[in-house]
Amino acid sequence: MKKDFIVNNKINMTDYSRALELIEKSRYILIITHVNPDADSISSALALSNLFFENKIKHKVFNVSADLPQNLNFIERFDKITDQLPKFFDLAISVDCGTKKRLGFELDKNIPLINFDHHKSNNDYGTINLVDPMKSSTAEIVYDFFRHNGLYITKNSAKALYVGIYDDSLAFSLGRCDELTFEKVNHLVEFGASPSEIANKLKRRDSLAKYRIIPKVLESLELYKEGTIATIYAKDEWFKETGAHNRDCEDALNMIMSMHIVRIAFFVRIVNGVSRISLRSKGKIDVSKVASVFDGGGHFNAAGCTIDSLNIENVKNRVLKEVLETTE
Ligand SMILES: [Mn+2]
Repeated sequence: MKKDFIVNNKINMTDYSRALELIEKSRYILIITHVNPDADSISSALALSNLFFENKIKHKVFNVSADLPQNLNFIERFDKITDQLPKFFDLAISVDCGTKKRLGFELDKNIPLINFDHHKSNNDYGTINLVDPMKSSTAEIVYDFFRHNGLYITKNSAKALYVGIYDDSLAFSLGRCDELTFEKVNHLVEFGASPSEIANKLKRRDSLAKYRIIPKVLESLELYKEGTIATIYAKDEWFKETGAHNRDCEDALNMIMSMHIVRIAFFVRIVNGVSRISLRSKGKIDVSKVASVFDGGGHFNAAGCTIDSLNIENVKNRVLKEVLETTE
């Protein structure tokens, strides 16, 4: 039986219109990307930024740090992202921030907030919450916002939204990609996004340092429980030795997860003076629960947290203990 086209099943349709009304009556908008931003957060922000720019709506895209993933520099208005908060703004829009803490600063409670997100850990902290954990990416929800309100998607916004969906779904390989995801992608290509250009820009501009550090990280691999649990780490000095950025070893975790026997894996690295832990799982293992033990969050199969310690061995053992309990 053919079913009707469903734009969304969790988000209330009127919330998309209410969000647009708020945007239209605001004088200055702050779009907030999350701490340690990824492609989904930056792309969702830039899709909105291009829409606002084309419609002469005053705004800024903010990230708490100036350290942005430079492989996204081909998206229009990437160079306009700032780490300086404007003196005045009367509306905030957060994109892909799974908890309010991910905004990276204390937002004035009197400022209305539109919360675009797809993290399981999101507790609807906004004034208007466009949150659906079943979506592959926040970019998909931003797409629905455009379409529901009949807003024209220009080539620049189409490119940005495609990048968000492509990257956050690990090139359409995650379970949350459904027929609606592909319908969106189809429209985005129609509106001018080029899949080959985007894949080339995202995937084929690696640094040499990346290929110097990844073998070291893979060398740290340890397996537990008949190889179903895998751990890796990156020592601080390896970054200095190779000149690699912490983002350069991100792929190591996906590589470990590609092993047939591995069901759950985590990666410990020192970033900005704390241990950052990235967790991944396959199937029915919920790693966001493990992350939440350490005040982190994320998705069912991909989550993260930080632990205030520089002792990698100790951090690894603390996380491993929780992982072993989850998989019992
Ligand atoms: Mn995301």
